[in-house]
Amino acid sequence: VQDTTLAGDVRHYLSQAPRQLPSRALYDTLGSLLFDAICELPWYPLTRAERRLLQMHRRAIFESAQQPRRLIELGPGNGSKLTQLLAEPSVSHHVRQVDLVDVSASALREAARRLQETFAGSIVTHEARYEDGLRKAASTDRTAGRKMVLFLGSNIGNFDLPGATTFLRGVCDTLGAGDALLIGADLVKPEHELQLAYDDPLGVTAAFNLNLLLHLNIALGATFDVAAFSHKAVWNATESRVEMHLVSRREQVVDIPAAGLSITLRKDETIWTESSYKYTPQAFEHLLNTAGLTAIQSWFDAEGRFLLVLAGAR
Ligand code: AVJ
Repeated sequence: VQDTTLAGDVRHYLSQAPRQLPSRALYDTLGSLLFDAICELPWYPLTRAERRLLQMHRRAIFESAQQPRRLIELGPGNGSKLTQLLAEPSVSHHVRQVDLVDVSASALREAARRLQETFAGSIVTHEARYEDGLRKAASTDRTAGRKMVLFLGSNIGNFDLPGATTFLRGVCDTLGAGDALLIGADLVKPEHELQLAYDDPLGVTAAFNLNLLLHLNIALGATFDVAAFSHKAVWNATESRVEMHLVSRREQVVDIPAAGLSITLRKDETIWTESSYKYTPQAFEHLLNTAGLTAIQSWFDAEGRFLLVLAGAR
């Protein structure tokens, strides 16, 4: 059994060749704020594209989902997407309970705070990984009626294909007859656009990536010299993913006491911190089908940059 604490995770991923770190560790308090800042960058169109789609189609989405009583969002971040959905009266009128599942306590606080301003139903937060939180949220279902699980922002892009399939199978298992999954996926686009989206001229994405090391220094007593690393983003066309790496600018030794680890990094050695898989509509539909899901309806933005799919269990 794998140790699922941050220390266990770090130990496991850093010992791989090439070295890696878990992308969920990007989201401590500062990391969550930096991600919010990324969403406002002109070079990161993903969030705006999805926001527009939700704005335009929220009524249709809700109707296609047959007016669920219950919404469970995995990785709500600051809660702006759910708030936007619930700002539609025909939606908020039906929904009785909202469950938020996130690894970031600060993101959960902010999402709950935001939702409270407009939503009168009950709000339950789960500081947990997607799988654990969803299991808990789905098992404490006391309200009658349908549920809709939301997995937005192309969060699915962090999983490789086998991982995404397994994960979505798990989600599918929690869907009863009439329940639905609303999922957002970022689509393949020209390389220079992807490059700018993950290595922006303001350096916000670089800060977001480097902050992972700061997080480990604070949480695990690690001795990363943050200034001795640089941010690198590359489009891997073969795998259809953008990869973020941290490059060691010199040879250095790093201790991570809480993980019982001491490593030597060579000059130019990289630590792979995140993958953001980009889909074609066909590939995404195929993924859903492999996971036992079937698309009920799909929405594309005008520029063909982003895809929202409402799916049910087959
Ligand atoms: C929140 C995982 C969808 O992969 O685009 C943004 C995170 N990483 N910039 C993404 C992220 C670098 C984001 N997701």
